[in-house]
Amino acid sequence: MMNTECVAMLLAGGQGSRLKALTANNAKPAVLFGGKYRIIDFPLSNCMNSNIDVVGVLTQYRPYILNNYIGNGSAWALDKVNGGVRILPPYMGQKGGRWYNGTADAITQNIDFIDRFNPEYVLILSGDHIYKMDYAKMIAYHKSKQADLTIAVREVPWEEASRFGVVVTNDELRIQEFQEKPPEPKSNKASMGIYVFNWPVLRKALIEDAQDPNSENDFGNNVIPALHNENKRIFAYMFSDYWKDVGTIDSYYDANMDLLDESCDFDLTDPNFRIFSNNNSRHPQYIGPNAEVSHSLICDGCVVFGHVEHSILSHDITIGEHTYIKDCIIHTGAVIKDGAHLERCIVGPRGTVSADTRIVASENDDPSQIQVING
Ligand code: ADQ
Ligand code: ADP
Repeated sequence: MMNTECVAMLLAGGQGSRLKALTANNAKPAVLFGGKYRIIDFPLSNCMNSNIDVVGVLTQYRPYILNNYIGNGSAWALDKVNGGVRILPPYMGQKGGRWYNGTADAITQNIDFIDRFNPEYVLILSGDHIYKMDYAKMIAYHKSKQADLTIAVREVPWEEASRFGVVVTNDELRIQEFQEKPPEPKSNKASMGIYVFNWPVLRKALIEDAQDPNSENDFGNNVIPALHNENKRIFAYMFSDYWKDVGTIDSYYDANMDLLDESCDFDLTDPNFRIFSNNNSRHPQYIGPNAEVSHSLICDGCVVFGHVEHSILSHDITIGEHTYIKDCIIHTGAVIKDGAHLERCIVGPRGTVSADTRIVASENDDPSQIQVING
């Protein structure tokens, strides 16, 4: 039997422009991560591990790779006949298509989709976070608090708090104040952008929000403050495990490198909480006779003849002879020709680096010090 108590809606439509070349022809949730994965594998696998059977994926920009990748959802065991993963593109009206406005508008346009399942709860997720979370625990907490809305919250360094929605809570963790990206945050408890709503409460709030001409139709700026003003029961669900918002090149790079850090508590090998991915099978990686490979993740289909150290290689990559690759992330299909020397670089899908090229990020003026090489 399909579980329809809670329907998940995964916001996968952000433009992701801060990821530069990596999102030039690809939606952010479909960007490769950790060699074998795409970012969206994490929330989709979390759904699977949390016994959530219905997931609507709201797409917008450059959805082609994402649509193709999700397919029928079978990679995440989300391919049931009536539920499963559904791709929900922006509604195309008679007067032509229109983009979703804010995040709340994306859900409002799909009220009919949610109604079909008549759920008690709706879980709102982002498509650009790397983490493992059992949403079933969050939903149980939501019930135990008899909440209208529960927001997953974590403590962040004070200097980063203004990048997030921040909450002030009382002793019972009921939210007393909510500020969306405030210049002067009153707390360092940050919203993770993960929400459990009672569906009737959210439904009504969305309809009211859509009727407000001054609203940006955004959860953080509009819907949550409106519910707070109505004195709804809004609680924080504290989460302290690994979580990274990979919206920038720096955070994307760091989260990838965390996978190579043995002291990092983010474990992709736990058999009880697997992260699934949709990969075709390829030939085994081939490590040439003079290759030196250490401290790296190397996926199927790679052919390595050079020196690869502390790097992540997706599939189908060729690393030529006499190359030196250190602290790099290299995406699908890239070719690094003989004699090239790369340090702290991200090479985009199918990027080519010519023979004897030297790109050492710390030697250029890019303030982020990470060089992104286009595919
Ligand atoms: P932001 O990180 O700024 O803040 P936001 O731009 O609202 O996130 O996007 C959330 C998610 O929705 C992203 O995955 C994005 O790609 C996607 N998205 C954006 N617009 C969309 C649209 N129109 N259609 C479909 N998908 C869309 C939010 C909260 C903060 C919180 C942070 C945590 O507002 O309070 O602290 O997330 O990361
Ligand atoms: P799968 O493993 O499911 O076949 P791939 O990741 O191999 O999916 O993607 C299929 C094709 O798309 C490959 O030819 C790959 O090189 C290409 N590709 C992968 N990622 C991107 C991307 N971000 N932009 C453009 N093409 C890509």
